[in-house]
Amino acid sequence: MKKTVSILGVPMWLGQTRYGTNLAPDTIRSTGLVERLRGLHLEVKDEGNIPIDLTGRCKRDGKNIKNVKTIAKCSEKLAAKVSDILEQQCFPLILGGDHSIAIGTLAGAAKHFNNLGVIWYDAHADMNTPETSPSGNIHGMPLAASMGLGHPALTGIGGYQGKIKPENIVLIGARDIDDGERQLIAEKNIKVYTTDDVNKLGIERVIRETIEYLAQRCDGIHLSFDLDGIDPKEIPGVGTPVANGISYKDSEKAVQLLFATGRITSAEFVEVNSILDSDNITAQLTTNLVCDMFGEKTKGKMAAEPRRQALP
Ligand code: HAR
Ligand code: MN
Ligand code: MN
Ligand code: MN
Repeated sequence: MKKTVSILGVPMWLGQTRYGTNLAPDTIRSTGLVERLRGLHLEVKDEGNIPIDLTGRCKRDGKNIKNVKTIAKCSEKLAAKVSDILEQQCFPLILGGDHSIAIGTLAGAAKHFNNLGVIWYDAHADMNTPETSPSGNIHGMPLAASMGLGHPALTGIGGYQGKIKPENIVLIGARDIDDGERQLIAEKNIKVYTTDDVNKLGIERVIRETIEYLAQRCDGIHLSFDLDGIDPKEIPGVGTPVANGISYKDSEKAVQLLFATGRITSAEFVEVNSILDSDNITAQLTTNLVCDMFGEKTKGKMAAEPRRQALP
């Protein structure tokens, strides 16, 4: 059966403080994403954008957390939509928005699996809680919230807690980790590959190990791709750039190899900021990356029907 790719935009920017990530779903579309995916003989359904209610916006809703009500509301809508897409046997391709949207994506996806694995491709660990966050920005909290840690309005999205188990998480590209996050990673023994690890081992080996590690338990894998995982010299349009990122070339290889395993069951691409971008280069590269993931440069056929292939 040929899987339909369902594209869903989440124009959220309140998980951080810089306007512009809300524009990304449409700027990414404007670079020809849908047409190129259809060119790979994929069935593509554009589900439009999740409406974000900005009327309740406030800077701090409580102790060291910003805009939690607006984000919780959006997360509920997103979770329901992602769940519907999976119910229809389609592949959810989510376009952010800042990384706070992963709370909703994971809430919607995780209930369809016994053990959903998560690959968190990111310069950051996004494992803060209001107690540990240096900023109060929810885009630094989604992975903690998905593990059941943090503000109850976020941990309870979708009506259940603890969507993701720590042993089902792999961080790739992490290089700006806060103290509280470091503690949590050590305590829960979470698997991390830094950029230095990628450069030392090679991206092929990192991806092979990641899949082998997750495949022991996971019956689905979500790829949460934060564009700031890539080096800011190549990806200018992100709000929190961190030097010494993974190269675009390795990142392209990573998504190709991951998808070719046939084990990726949903994906999101987040943190593109169209105001900070220069000439839409980051939006354009995001589209290229998504198309590469679906096999544009490898084999068109693989895109239509991902087969479980041996990794190099
Ligand atoms: N760790 C910092 C914080 O919690 C910065 C988080 C930045 N997050 C993102 N998403 N850009 O990865 O505020
Ligand atoms: Mn992130
Ligand atoms: Mn990040
Ligand atoms: Mn920091």
